[in-house]
Amino acid sequence: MSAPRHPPRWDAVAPPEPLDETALLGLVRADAEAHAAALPAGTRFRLRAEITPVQAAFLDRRGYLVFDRVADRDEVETILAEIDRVEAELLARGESKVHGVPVWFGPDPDGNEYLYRMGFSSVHSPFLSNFVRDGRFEPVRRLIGDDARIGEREKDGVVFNRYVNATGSLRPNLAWHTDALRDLFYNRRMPGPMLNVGLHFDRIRPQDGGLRVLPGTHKQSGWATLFSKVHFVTQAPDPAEVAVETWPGDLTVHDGRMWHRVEASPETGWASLRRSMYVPYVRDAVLEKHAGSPTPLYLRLFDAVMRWRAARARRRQAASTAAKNTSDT
Ligand SMILES: O=C(O)CCC(=O)C(=O)O
Ligand SMILES: [Fe+2]
Repeated sequence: MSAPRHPPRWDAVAPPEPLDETALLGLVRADAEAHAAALPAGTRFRLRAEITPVQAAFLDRRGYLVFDRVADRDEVETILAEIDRVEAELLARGESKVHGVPVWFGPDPDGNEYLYRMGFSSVHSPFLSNFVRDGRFEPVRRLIGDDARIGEREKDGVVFNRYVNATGSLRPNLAWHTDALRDLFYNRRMPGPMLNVGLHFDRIRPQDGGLRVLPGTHKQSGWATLFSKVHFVTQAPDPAEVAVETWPGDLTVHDGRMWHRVEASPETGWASLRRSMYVPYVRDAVLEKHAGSPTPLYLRLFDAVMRWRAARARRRQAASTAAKNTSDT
């Protein structure tokens, strides 16, 4: 096993035990709904061979689920090390796209080029490709649909995200959005139910920033999905938002029609690092991408913004280094 450059903080306190569902497995729908309604927002579940009635009811009502440490410590560290390796290879080859999806690079807290978002991550990593197709995720796939498949080469593939808060950071946070907008671009129609499956690599307490969701908004009207906040612009916390607390290896499922965002860490530098990875489960007609695929329209818009931000970030980083050097001499 190779070690990642920035391992998660393993010394943090262990998570609370996930909900014990032994006595709840036989609940009929109405009872499961009543039980789920009474559970706290921060309930952690255990991923079993089947999604349980209470898990299904919780997801239906609130729009998200958190599964306790579905990836173990070795897997978490190996995936992080694989991303470090792929990042180094892309930088060495001067590649800024994978299968048409731009890889967003910007300065890291030390001023080096750093990968902030990459699509199709598993295409360059056999370990990651095997991992996302592991049998333990089968209940999650069936939750999405018996006909669902893992789209390693479809849409944006397996997306890896890094967020860091530092002078010149490309991305300390992510503003409010629904993932429905992306599907609107891909499918040219309003998306129906869609679930996004995320793996989390860092210990993130509510006070560390991290994922914020607006429970219940997956059931809003199509109009509200598109317009109740300004996609990727509105940043302000919402009084009804829930902070999704994670331990390394946790798996989350959220309904893509729900409003969500990533809050920046109040820390700066490497202490603020947060990493997540989203696995695409696809039910639409197969539409595989390959080296040389064109960049989708929605990403061309984003990419222009991100390139502008990266240039600004590099200028800020250079100015801060120059100021530091002057004060050191
Ligand atoms: O980093 C996360 O957990 C959320 C990322 C996200 O919402 C997205 O990329 O659409
Ligand atoms: Fe999202």
